[in-house]
Amino acid sequence: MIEGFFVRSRSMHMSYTVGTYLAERLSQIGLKHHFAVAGDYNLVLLDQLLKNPSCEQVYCCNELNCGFAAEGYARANGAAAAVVTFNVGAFSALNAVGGANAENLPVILISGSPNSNDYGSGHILHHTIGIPDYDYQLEIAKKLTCAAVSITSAHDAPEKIDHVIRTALREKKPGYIEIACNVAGQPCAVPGPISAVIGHVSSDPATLQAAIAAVAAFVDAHEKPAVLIGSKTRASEAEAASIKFADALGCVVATMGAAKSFFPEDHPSYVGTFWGSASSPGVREIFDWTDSIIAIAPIFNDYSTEGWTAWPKGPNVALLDKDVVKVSDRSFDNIALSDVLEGLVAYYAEKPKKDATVVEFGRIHSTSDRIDADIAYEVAETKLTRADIQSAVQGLVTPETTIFAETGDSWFNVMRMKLPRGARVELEMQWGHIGWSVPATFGYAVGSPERRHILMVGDGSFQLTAQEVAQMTRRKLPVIIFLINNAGYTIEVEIHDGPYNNIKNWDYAAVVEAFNAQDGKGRGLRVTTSAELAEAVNVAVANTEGPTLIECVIPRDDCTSELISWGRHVASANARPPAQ
Ligand code: DPX
Ligand code: MG
Repeated sequence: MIEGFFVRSRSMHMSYTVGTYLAERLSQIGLKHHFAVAGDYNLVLLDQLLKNPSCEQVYCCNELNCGFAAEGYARANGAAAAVVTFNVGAFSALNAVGGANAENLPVILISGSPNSNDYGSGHILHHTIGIPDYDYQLEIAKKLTCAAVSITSAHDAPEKIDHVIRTALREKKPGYIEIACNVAGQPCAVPGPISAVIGHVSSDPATLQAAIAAVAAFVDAHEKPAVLIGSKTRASEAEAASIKFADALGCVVATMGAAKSFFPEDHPSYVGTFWGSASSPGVREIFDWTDSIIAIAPIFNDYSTEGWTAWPKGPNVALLDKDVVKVSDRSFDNIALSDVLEGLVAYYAEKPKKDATVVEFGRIHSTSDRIDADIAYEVAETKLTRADIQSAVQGLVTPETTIFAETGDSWFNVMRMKLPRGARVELEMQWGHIGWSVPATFGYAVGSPERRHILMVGDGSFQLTAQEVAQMTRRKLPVIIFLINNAGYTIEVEIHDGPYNNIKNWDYAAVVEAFNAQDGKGRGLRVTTSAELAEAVNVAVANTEGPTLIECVIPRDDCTSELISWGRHVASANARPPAQ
């Protein structure tokens, strides 16, 4: 009797474990899935996570892919989680965590860790480097995340878990939680309201007003402003406010390469991509002509500035970043970008439009540009070209489409796409890890099954992470993969060629068939003419029960002109001699 009573009262008051607490928080922040690879340090934790049916466990072939799958899921869903085992698993996943940091995505890496009794015991454990010191993984994670904790006791697990998730969501950066394998199933406190974790921090009112006044004064002092949208606009939750700002101001708007699709391309002010010589037609010229640039959440690095040759900076550039504004030698922080933009919208509501750049763009921009020429896609028994692939992808783009473009000439191909409102492009331009796109597309597709998913990936990149196509097959995800087989690392060929840019050819279509084994419905097709490509696209669209990979065979040097000119500039920047 007494024992029965004790058990009942215990379950009433202590119905959470560390693992189910974590699962509850993950599902409360909107995760319907988490990604995992099993290992003995995380098995109890995985059991605990499985108890929450509203956050499904999705498996990956390896931990690098698991991290990238979560990174892709965060792109679709705002946040993500990956669960791995100690050292051997986590070290692979940390590469993707570096990527999530570079790409401003709140991915929570959760690692199983040693039994709490083994910390400080002198015991040597498997999967470790063979020293009885278990904090080195945490120390590495601290460098790569905005918050990292080690949980070796259920007592302080709730506040540690909440701290990491809250900080990651606010900063839009990855977080790290390791949980001792014997603690994951221990009883712990009941979660409090989720508002403590997801609540927004308000802009400082005085700083906000001062920043809005400073940007308004900057714009008022110029005649020909232009707006440049950067890749942190999404992480800044400022996409909607930037459209309102563009409406109010009336000047041209361009997106940086990494921000493709972060501003609607059917907007009357939109002119295309600004990326030095790789810009859309007329865009570099209008940015040369403008007297001021309002740069919204940009990342200016060697690639995005084309080897530092197209870098908007100086007194004629106002920088409106995620929570900082820098204009006319003044700096304002602790303010949300969307609040700044909304304040400027109110300021410009009754003022005449600053549309000089729109008028001038209409004069200098020729409509008979090469993008339109490329879109004329002829189905014929001619050798397949890069332009054919670009046209085939363009033909598939709907408002519900997301195109993933891997590092390589896929970047420049996708820049040429004309996107209807709603279509999205996903790129990993800051981290630039080849192979990212296969698992990231998988994760994104898990998070957004209602969309059409297209992946453009080069042969070299595909070889890093090809296994994750098997998970698309396992989950019957109808991802359409255009694998561009140009016999090597063409982007590197254009930057600096050598024998290291040649790769072993694969029968890529056969690889996908091999992943099917007895039950998969993936399709692999190899095409060498535009007619075969057209036929393969029809097969891909009809295959709704698994991925379809179309291996597109083209000559090694058949690349975009943008890649050639961009590659030359980047090569020059790399080749600068050491300063004397
Ligand atoms: C490397 C790159 O075949 O694309 O269009 O042929 O260039 P293209 P591929 O996928 O080749 C990619 C290749 C080797 N970059 O050209 S971009 C260096 C590199 C990297 N990431 C990692 N290792 C090496 N970006 C993980
Ligand atoms: Mg290639």
